[in-house]
Amino acid sequence: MLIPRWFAPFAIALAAACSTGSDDKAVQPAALFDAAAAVPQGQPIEAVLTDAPHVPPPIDRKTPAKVVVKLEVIEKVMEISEGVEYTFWTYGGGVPGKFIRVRQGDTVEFHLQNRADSKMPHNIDLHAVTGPGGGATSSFTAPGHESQFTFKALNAGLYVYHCATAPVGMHVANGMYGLILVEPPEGLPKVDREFYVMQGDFYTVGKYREKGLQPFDMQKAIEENATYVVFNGAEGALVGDKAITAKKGERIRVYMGNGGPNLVSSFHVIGEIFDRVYTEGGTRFQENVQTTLVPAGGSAIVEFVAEVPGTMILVDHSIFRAFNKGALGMLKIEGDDSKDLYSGKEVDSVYISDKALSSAPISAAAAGLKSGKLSKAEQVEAGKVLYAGNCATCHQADGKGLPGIFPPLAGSDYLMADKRRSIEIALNGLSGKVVVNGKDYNSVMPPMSQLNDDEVANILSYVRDSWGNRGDAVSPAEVAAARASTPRPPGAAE
Ligand code: HEC
Ligand SMILES: [Cu+2]
Repeated sequence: MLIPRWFAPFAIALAAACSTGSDDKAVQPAALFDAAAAVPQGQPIEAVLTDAPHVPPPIDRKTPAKVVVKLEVIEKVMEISEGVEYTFWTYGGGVPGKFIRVRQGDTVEFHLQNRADSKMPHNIDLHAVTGPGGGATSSFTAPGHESQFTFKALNAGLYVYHCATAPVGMHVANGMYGLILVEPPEGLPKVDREFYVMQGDFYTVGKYREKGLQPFDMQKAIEENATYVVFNGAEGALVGDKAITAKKGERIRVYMGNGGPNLVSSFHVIGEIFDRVYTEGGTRFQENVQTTLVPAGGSAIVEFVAEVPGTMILVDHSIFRAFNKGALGMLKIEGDDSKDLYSGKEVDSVYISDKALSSAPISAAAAGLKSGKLSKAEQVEAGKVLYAGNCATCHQADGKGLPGIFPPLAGSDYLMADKRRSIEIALNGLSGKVVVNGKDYNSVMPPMSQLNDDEVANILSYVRDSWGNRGDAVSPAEVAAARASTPRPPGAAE
């Protein structure tokens, strides 16, 4: 066949479209479908709504329908981190809000309920709505009331919804956002697993991991100085037992949203490459992407195949957020080794340190602290987990250090000689010559003052009770006293 030179790219594109079949439908222009003219067929359908990380089943309807969505606003206290509580304002009882899934051309009858025990009025702005305020102008709902409006889903895509009641920033900062997927008429390509992940930034009066019920901090929010940046409403929401899971060989799709209110996400999965990213939740996909930007009030759909088993780590690659503000989740892929693809062993602790271990002891110690009955045993157990995450890279898991480089804590005469000094070392670091068990060290330990008083107390209680050391517990009050009476070195966390 003779093909004119100018026609060649089109011929290739056509051939590709034919050979890959239905899998590539989503790249075809949806322009031929007139969503505005779509007329609902059959009886109204009540939408299936799901909590993250679950996604409602794909829509297999071939015709437009009237879809009824009932969403209830619930204000409730939940944990944002181990032992840290926060009053969230939610769409449906969780953060992010319920996942809504409709088909392009559907007529959506939206009911917003606000529970009678709510303290605030709320509304909803769905970015999937074409119309003033995205629904916000029609959905102002006082506590104990319900409002209703109807819209037609004109554009396919993955859209954020959020509260738009003044002060808007505060409502969003308290967790009032979620995702609505408008599927193209032909649906999205089939995959084996779909997940719902949404990032958000939170602002509390207490610092990161400071225990107890933490109020919202308006000033920090205005300054965009987030205390927490998390996936699915809490640090650890996708960690350990709560990790999302898949089997080797499966194709995975993540509907990734960012509620903000302030921060843009650099979404990345450590150990995976996104085969496809529908950037900004739109119709077209980019291929072979390492990290994708998800704007505040925006989304992305990422797809990849789980070729190699192990734990893949979801992060915001603005990396302090992952390790010091909570933006870290896990995808556990089960299956036989794929030595031809990756020879290495899995060492969880390299990236996820204390998060590789169960956080139950930290919860137990937090509960003990709250009730005023914190026991030494609870402190030691929690300290063990925290030690693994904060001290073990240098002093080693067995506390023996590394000869000539990191002094031992196991059987350390220097450590055990002076309790107060050991607290100050943990907070403020140490440099210059020290002699530990008769051996000289002359190096630098960085200050660890980013840890809270109770964390330092738990770590030192563990260290002073392990590997042959015998000492009493260190209380959070003792750490607080040391913190108050010593200056932080330049550059140390407050
Ligand atoms: C980045 C590596 C590093 C980390 C992390 C680290 N240390 Fe150290 N630590 C050192 C070094 C190096 C020294 C010796 C400093 C010197 O030579 O002046 C030291 C000294 C010490 C000492 C006094 C010497 C001894 O062996 O008794 C104590 C106590 C101590 N560290 C406790 C901790 C605790 C508790 C943590 C975790 C909260 C921790 N360190 C985290 C590197 C580290
Ligand atoms: Cu609200």
